[in-house]
Amino acid sequence: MATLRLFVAIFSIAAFSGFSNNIVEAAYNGITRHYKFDIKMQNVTRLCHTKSIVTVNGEFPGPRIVAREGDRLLIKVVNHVQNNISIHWHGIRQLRSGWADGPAYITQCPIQTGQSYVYNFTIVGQRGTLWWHAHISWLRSTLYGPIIILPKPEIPYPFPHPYKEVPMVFGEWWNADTEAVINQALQTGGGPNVSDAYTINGLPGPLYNCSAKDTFKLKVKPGKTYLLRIVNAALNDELFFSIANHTLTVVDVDAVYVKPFETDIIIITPGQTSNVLLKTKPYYPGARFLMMARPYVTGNGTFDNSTVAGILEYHHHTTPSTSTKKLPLLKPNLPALRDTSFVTNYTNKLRSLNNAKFPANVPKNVDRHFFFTVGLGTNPCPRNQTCQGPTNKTMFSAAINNVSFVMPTKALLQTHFLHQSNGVYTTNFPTSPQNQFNYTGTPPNNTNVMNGTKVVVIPYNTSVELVMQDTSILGTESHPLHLHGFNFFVVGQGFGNFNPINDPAKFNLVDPVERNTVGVPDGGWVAIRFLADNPGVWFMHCHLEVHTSWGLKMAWVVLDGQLPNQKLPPAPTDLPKC
Ligand SMILES: *[C@@H]1O[C@H](CO)[C@@H](O)[C@H](O)[C@H]1NC(C)=O
Ligand SMILES: *[C@@H]1O[C@H](CO)[C@@H](O)[C@H](O)[C@H]1NC(C)=O
Ligand SMILES: *[C@@H]1O[C@H](CO)[C@@H](O)[C@H](O)[C@H]1NC(C)=O
Ligand SMILES: *[C@@H]1O[C@H](CO)[C@@H](O)[C@H](O)[C@H]1NC(C)=O
Ligand SMILES: *[C@@H]1O[C@H](CO)[C@@H](O)[C@H](O)[C@H]1NC(C)=O
Ligand SMILES: *[C@@H]1O[C@H](CO)[C@@H](O)[C@H](O)[C@H]1NC(C)=O
Ligand SMILES: *[C@@H]1O[C@H](CO)[C@@H](O)[C@H](O)[C@H]1NC(C)=O
Ligand SMILES: *[C@@H]1O[C@H](CO)[C@@H](O)[C@H](O)[C@H]1NC(C)=O
Ligand SMILES: *[C@@H]1O[C@H](CO)[C@@H](O)[C@H](O)[C@H]1NC(C)=O
Ligand SMILES: *[C@@H]1O[C@H](CO)[C@@H](O)[C@H](O)[C@H]1NC(C)=O
Ligand SMILES: *[C@@H]1O[C@H](CO)[C@@H](O)[C@H](O)[C@H]1NC(C)=O
Ligand SMILES: *[C@@H]1O[C@H](CO)[C@@H](O)[C@H](O)[C@H]1NC(C)=O
Ligand SMILES: [Cu+2]
Repeated sequence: MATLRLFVAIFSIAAFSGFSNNIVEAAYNGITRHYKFDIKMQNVTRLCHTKSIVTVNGEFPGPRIVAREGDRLLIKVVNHVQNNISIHWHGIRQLRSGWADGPAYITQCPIQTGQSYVYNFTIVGQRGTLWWHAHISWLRSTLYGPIIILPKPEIPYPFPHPYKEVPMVFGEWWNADTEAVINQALQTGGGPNVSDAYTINGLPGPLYNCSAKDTFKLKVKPGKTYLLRIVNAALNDELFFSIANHTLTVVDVDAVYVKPFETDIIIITPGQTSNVLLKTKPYYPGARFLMMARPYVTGNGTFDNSTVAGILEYHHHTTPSTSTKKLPLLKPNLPALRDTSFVTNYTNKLRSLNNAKFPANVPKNVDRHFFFTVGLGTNPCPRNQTCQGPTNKTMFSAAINNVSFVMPTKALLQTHFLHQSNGVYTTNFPTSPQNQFNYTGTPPNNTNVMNGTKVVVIPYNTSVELVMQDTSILGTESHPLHLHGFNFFVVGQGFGNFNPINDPAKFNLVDPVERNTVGVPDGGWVAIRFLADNPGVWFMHCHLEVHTSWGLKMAWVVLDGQLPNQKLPPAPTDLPKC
């Protein structure tokens, strides 16, 4: 009897999968998947330089997490290193599971040496590629890996089923210890030393000295479709990416399907992910093409202008003949380092799929409007010292609405939940700039910022519109802003100062792209909308790690709703303390 019922269930899934989501979703309640993350040191050699790095299970980059929409993940993180650790599951909605979000001192105290913590959350309504990374200081430079979320069983992709799926995670490598790099910068007030290489799946590739053996190779068969699951895990650099002689079809960003479009080049900011289809050609066996990534640069800071390369190689069954070996490796064309025009055109192409199965639920009415300036500023250099900021009397800082966020020593979520936030944070984060000026015009004489641990408090289910405006205080710059706990819709963007009279009329409320990280354009603004349907404390910050370190971050406190299923449950008993 049981067998028969199982048979019927499978039959109905197969019969109805193409027609009705509901029947299939009812049939799949998800399973629990267990992972163990042992945080330990590992010696790793790149560019002929060996260093001891913090890793998960000794792997660099870290292990893949593979799950289906609807599954529960139980990830036990055990800290065997001297550093404090916390892990963030970047882009996961964490519906009523904010205790598992991960940013240190925001949703949890760090996992200290010898301690462990089980991250416990369910993947709801998301499928695509996300990623996990350390969320404390600069440890994410080596602690990161992809999260692959497959659709529920029998639910097809809204694009041709790929022959193979390949995670491709871009990273950034320093020969030096990255904790020393950021600590030195915070001491001197100057910019941190730039990286020595970019990497694809941890490999810098043949364009660096002493690195040819550490090259990512993608072996493909002709005439097939590959799904590349691309993540930008670099610390401080937006990246252009292209494969010589091949066109890519973008089908998803930040684990949300988009209207597919073709492009030879993609642009991806730190924190963003994108699934792209690569259709291979009927090339001869052994044909090889370079794939390359290098930065999109804005702002006045120093940067790593190097290029990571990997190789796309068509399978050969026998050993390659000497003639094919000698064929030149073709290089892709990448935009100029400061090609903002390309970036604008690309981001304008991103649209939600917005069909019956995957609607774009854009908030049509707005309860609360917010206007945040984002950008760099300065702190005065301590007396009797010489600093290395924009002048020798200043140190670099960064702020939202002129408030540079001061990290608390207790976790905000715990103090909020236990009504013990007095002396930990204040609820007076400014909803608009206190001094208005021409944000992208002549900078003000006084570039100093204020500081504080300030949050915005909003009731459950508030419909929020937030405009983020870049500033020219220390020169305009693109800032990839990441919001925890939500996806948002990017309803508008433009250059210069946001105009609250004329610009909203041009907002796209039909099929705007839905994502968790958006680039505030260099010298421009971006408008986003989201529904605050997830109680908790949610970090929002620039995903350029150096800007976060300088204070370009804040938090939203979303209150519980009235109903039991609108409240944050109590903390797990193993939540780390501080
Ligand atoms: C890394 O290399 C150093 C120096 O050779 C050695 O002392 C240390 O034990 C190694 N660490 C690990 C985790 O292998
Ligand atoms: C994970 O969270 C769920 C929902 O809160 C709970 O029922 C379950 O017991 C938790 N599992 C573990 C291992 O903590
Ligand atoms: C940063 O670069 C400078 C100049 O090359 C060097 O002296 C310094 O040691 C570097 N800092 C770190 C932490 O590697
Ligand atoms: C690759 O593209 C270049 C430039 O468009 C073209 O000249 C060349 O013939 C192409 N090669 C192959 C093998 O497709
Ligand atoms: C990268 O920067 C170095 C040092 O500033 C410079 O010499 C080199 O020409 C630059 N390379 C590119 C491709 O811009
Ligand atoms: C961007 O689009 C505009 C208008 O379609 C076009 O004129 C411009 O050449 C494009 N720029 C790039 C870099 O593709
Ligand atoms: C600064 O230097 C002066 C002269 O060297 C000294 O008198 C003063 O105490 C110093 N101030 C601080 C705050 O260190
Ligand atoms: C600081 O900068 C000023 C102006 O550029 C210069 O005159 C002064 O010598 C510098 N001081 C130090 C200690 O480098
Ligand atoms: C802001 O400054 C820019 C650059 O100087 C100028 O082009 C623009 O007209 C100014 N905007 C306003 C609103 O004053
Ligand atoms: C800024 O400084 C310049 C030069 O010192 C001065 O002319 C100008 O009046 C100042 N502007 C403001 C708003 O204080
Ligand atoms: C915050 O600003 C105050 C007053 O300017 C200053 O004394 C303090 O050092 C600043 N704190 C941080 C963490 O920057
Ligand atoms: C680790 O975190 C605890 C709790 O916040 C703190 O007291 C301690 O100083 C931190 N240790 C290190 C090495 O940062
Ligand atoms: Cu930034």
